[in-house]
Amino acid sequence: MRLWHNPASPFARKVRVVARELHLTQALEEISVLVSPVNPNQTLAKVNPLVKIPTLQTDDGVVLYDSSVICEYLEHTYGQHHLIPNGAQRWQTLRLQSLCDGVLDAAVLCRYELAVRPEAYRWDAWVEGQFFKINNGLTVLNQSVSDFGESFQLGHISVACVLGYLDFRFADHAWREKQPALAKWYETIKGRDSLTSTLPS
Ligand SMILES: N[C@@H](CCC(=O)N[C@@H](CS)C(=O)NCC(=O)O)C(=O)O
Repeated sequence: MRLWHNPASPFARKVRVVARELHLTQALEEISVLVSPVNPNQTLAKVNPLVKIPTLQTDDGVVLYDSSVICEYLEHTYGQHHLIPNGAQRWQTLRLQSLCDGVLDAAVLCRYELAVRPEAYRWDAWVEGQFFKINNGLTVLNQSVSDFGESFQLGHISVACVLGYLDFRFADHAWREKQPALAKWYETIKGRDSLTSTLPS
């Protein structure tokens, strides 16, 4: 399998953590590419019309996107329901992933606004609107920590990727001050090999 990614991408990190939790690193060729909404990567455009990472090509030649579909594919093909449980827990897990993906969408849009858009065109109210979503999402995550339990499945992987990305790109946001339960939980899991080996850079 081939995975187009970038070490800075939180969505690609989610897939890379899943691959490590499923012991798939030998089976996965990770191809680092640069992506930008204003300068579409022409190589990636040949396989993914949205020109986004992560993008996966399976051993059968099928190209999959986005991160949630790729994670589901890896778990379905190589996992044993540990990362996406069956039954009622499944929907909690997938909803947690969706919440985290939404927070990451807002955070990545802020990053583009602040790092890519020329300063003269920046719109503070728009950034504030995205941070409203980020902060709301973090508050719900903080309230949900008591349900996380001991396991480390796709929902928890998604939460770790959110927190890692905020520390990486928005270190001055100081989310820990308002979300102490989330901060405590993060301390207990952030040393896992799958997370330390994929820290954003
Ligand atoms: N919903 C997508 C989001 C992926 C995404 O936004 N990736 C960013 C990098 S973190 C990207 O490829 N941006 C390039 C662009 O927007 O053109 C997923 O879950 O995979």
